[in-house]
Amino acid sequence: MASFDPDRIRTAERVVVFSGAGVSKESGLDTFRGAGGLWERMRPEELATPQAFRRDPGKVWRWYGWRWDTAAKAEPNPAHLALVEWESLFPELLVITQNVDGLHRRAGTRSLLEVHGTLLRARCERCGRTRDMGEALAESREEPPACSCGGRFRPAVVWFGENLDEAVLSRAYEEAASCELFVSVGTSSTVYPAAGLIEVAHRAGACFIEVNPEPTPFSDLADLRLAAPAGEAIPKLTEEIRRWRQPS
Ligand code: BV8
Ligand code: ZN
Repeated sequence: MASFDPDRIRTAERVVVFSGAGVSKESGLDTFRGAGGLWERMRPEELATPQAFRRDPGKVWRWYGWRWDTAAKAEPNPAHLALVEWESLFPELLVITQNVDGLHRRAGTRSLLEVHGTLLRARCERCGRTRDMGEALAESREEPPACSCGGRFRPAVVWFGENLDEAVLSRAYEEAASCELFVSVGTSSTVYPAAGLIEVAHRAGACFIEVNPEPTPFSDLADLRLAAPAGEAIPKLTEEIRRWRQPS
């Protein structure tokens, strides 16, 4: 781990925050891996793949209905809320999230890329028309509702084995390759191509901060590691940033 120099935060103009399920843990939403994670109780290939939806659309639709319920009941936590302030602390701030729960947006983050889609929208698998997921669930909880084109609606998320939106992915890579500060929060950094953003930022010389109670495959690359829950570490880091960036 390189030695951390606060000057790199003081002078940073372009900043990327890369978040995962861990940032929503303190909002009561399960992570995927690790103890108590979703994948401990369910198998991703049975629920979060196009094959699973073809095989048993009702099962997949009901599961995403349950996840929509838990996300709708959840509230943004101090980590989500503190990150909103980063938009005024740094000239250029972009939050790139793997989360589909919509909590960054609900907290007020405007500069946001949801690289794995969102639970808050449903999309017709045939014509691509999208609609509000809550509305679609109100129409049908058991099976995915039909579209006027004859297709079925599915959650507007990216499933395993599906390509990410090309424009979203290339924007994410561009920003990671040109930022001066890259902060990863609450991600096991194991799902690709999203996890590749960390290497791109590091290779481009960005100061890399990792916030995660557990180590990840990229912990050794971090200039600073905060091994604490995001809901504690991000507000504290925000105070430090405010102090470091105060005009002297
Ligand atoms: C694709 C939406 C082209 C759906 C998701 C290269 C190498 C190996 C495999 C692959 C590769 N390239 C492609 C693959 C396959 C696959 C992949 O990466 N597999 C992994 C599992 C090895 N990738 C894909 O399929 C991607 N598509 O590549 O298309 C293609 C096409 C055909 C064939 C091949 C390739 C699509 C990936 C997107 C899938 N969709 N989500 C839904 O949500 O239902 S991924 C989903 O899981 C999330 O979005 C997120 O990305 C991921 C979970 O990761 P995390 O968010 O990091 O959560 P996790 O639980 O793992 O970790 C939580 C962390 O938080 C932990 O570290 C924990 O310590 C920490 N934590 C806990 N509490 C706190 C905390 N941190 C802070 N505070 C706390 N309080
Ligand atoms: Zn349609």
